[in-house]
Amino acid sequence: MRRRELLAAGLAAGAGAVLSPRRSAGEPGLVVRALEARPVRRRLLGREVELWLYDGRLPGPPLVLEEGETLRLVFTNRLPEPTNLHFHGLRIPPGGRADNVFLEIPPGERFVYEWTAPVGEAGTYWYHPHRHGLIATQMWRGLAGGILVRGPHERDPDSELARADDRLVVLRDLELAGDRPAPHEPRDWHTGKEGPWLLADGLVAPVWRARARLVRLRLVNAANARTLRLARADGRPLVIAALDGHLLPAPVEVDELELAAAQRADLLIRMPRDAAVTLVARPRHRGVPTPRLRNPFVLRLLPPPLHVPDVPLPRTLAGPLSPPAPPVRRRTLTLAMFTLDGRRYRHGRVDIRARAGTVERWRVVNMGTMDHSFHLHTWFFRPVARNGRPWPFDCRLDTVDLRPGEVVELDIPFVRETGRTVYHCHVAEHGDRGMMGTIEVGPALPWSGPVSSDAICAFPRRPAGR
Ligand SMILES: [Cu+2]
Repeated sequence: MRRRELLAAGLAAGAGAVLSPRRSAGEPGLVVRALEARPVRRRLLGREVELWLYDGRLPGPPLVLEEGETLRLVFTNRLPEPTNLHFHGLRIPPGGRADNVFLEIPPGERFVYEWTAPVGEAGTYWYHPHRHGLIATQMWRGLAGGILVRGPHERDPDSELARADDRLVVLRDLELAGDRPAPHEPRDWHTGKEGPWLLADGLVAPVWRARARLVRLRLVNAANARTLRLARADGRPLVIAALDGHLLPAPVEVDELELAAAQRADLLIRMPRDAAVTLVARPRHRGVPTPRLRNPFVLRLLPPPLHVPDVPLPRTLAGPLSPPAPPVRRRTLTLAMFTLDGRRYRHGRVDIRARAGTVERWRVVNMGTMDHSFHLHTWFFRPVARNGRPWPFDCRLDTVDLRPGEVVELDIPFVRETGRTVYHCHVAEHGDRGMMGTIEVGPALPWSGPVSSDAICAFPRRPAGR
């Protein structure tokens, strides 16, 4: 509970008060922060366990930034094996000291990450290790945390979102064996590792008091493999404000929400005056046997005190999105057990070459017998269709989930960033076993015309009509 209050206080007062980054006086807009990955013994699920954690916290401390701020993250690896960091979903450089997943930080060493939160892309993101071959076991032992980038919607006093109780909640499942997370069995590499307990910010079925009549729940599914099928216990619809960090044009109502591993959703919950709102997770089969959750519920929100004023649901959020330019190139990518396009990941081999300033349409096909997901680093995509049917609403995603036999079509504007990074299945075990490829995006060609982001894909920054 204390962590939640700290986070809320941090959001209200500006992150600095609580997250204690040192804002350098000489460099406005620079946030300096230390982060350490290390083994930690602590109580969890009623016993003393050894976890691997960032700064000793489960989940890791939230990294909170304003759009345009630069984070200098002094990262120390106190684990007994190499690791690194991936900043999932952020359109920041894929190399150098930014979102460089090819780095390897040996035990005992320090690395200084530095990147700038892109202007116009405020939202809910997360960080986790991405050293190929060790991602699944390091995440399973506890390494993951949320990233919250604040933008004009959170600052504008007229915006409903600015008046909401803004909560970043990292979800993951877990199974313990003795005094540690249950070790991977051979079959876990096939199915993806799941456990019977669902933790919300490290707690089983927490109960929190809402601080406003409108609650924005920024949910991050940081599970290795589990797909969460979320709904309200009272049968009322869920209102989605954002997916994978990006605000939707307007809120969308759904009866239930499937959140695959690595996906995020911002929910808006208008609290009743006198009743709690309970979020539950229903069983969801991924084509393999999956342990049932023992949680009575995911989390529960109690109504705020009666004097707290009402806040309506916003009618619009991002406003209409401009359609991306027509794709200049089409590709088909197949997912099957431990392969992407029929081959396993090999370090240093470039599998796809693309050009900055172009839009590509990727057709991703799940040829396997269980669910797989598709995640592209650095560049997010606009989903076009699933199994030939148009996507029901406009959005920007970085991870899609595919059931066996499913086909999704995605338009990817290769905007702004160039360089080399990866795309992969986000069942962490599958990525580690080779369901990953390398993409290199080269600089725009001189004759390709204007290559500003607006020319190929406009991202409105203000809600329509404000
Ligand atoms: Cu997979």
